[in-house]
Amino acid sequence: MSNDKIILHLDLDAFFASVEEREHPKYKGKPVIVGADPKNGQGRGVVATCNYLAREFGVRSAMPISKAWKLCPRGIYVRPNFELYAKVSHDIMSLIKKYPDKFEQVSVDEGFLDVTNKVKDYEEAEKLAGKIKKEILNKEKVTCSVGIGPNKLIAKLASDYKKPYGTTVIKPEDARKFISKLNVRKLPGIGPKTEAVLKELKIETVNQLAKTDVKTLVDTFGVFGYRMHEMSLGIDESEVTEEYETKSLGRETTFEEDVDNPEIVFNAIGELVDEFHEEIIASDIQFKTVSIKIRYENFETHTRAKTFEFYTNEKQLVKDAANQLCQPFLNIGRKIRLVGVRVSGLNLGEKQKTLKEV
Ligand code: TTP
Ligand code: MG
Repeated sequence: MSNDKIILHLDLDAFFASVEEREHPKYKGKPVIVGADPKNGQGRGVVATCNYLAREFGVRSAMPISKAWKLCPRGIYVRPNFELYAKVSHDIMSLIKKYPDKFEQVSVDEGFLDVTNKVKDYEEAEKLAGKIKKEILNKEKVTCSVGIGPNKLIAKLASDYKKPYGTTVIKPEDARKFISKLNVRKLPGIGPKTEAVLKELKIETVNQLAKTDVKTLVDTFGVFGYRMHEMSLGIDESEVTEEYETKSLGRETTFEEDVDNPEIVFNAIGELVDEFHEEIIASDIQFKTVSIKIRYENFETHTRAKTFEFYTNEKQLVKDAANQLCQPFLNIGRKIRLVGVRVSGLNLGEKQKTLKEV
């Protein structure tokens, strides 16, 4: 691979649950599940995350909380404290930023560090990773895992390889072998739907994907077929970009009972926006896109988005856009289980940017 970058990807372990354990030492050694109220098994929301002990019981992110309760009735169930996680995330990201030439935060608990000019070789990169991991643990009392590789794709897959508190180093000459053993589902952009289509083509491993004719992939998936094939060979030319620290910010809620009254949906949207808007202002974030998510009682889920031609941080604009996007899903005789609102296309720290300038 003609690539001499050295990229680190860092991802906090069981992030929300780790923060809860840190705040409540009595949770140590117990399965901790952060998410909706389980209500003795009758709860209707989902699991945000859980610690590694709870994972031994089969509990996972996004699983219905009622299922988690069945799998792990003796776990400690905690409601999320988003403000606290946002603060811990911000503190950790600020701490990491000083190490690389370029730093890109990609979600609340992960980021890429381009350390090409900071270290001599992969051995030094591994030492640096160890130093950063220890510093985060000492100062913030949470652990993370790090992947090191010649590009962002390999680094990200590597950080996920050994968790928790793992470090995985993939040198350029080993990248192809490393990636070819993985399941296609591990590749960014390949979700359950794409996975199912690939399975019909008898493609389950990255190695099988790499051996597939590009034309077949493009005929099936359009331009993403090319990208899939590139990824299967471990190729990723994308740069670590400092432009966006957070890709999106949002909230969703599951109703106590399925609803068909539009007023209840609009009120819920208003409350969700009020909640995360505080975080938007506190973090000095502006955005361009508002999206909504609607899940019907049979779990059929739809998303819709609207992109403005300007950056904004106006609360009312989000509410109006979200209400408008929801309209087609309301008053059609179907009951709604969940509603979510999200903003993306974020632009940070540019409070002065106004409608006219963009
Ligand atoms: P992840 O990094 O995907 O998960 P994690 O940090 O809990 O566990 P690990 O990385 O060790 O596998 O997500 C970071 C946080 O984002 C997570 O702590 C909670 C939140 N989250 C949700 O709220 N819902 C979800 O479905 C997922 C995947 C994450
Ligand atoms: Mg994580």
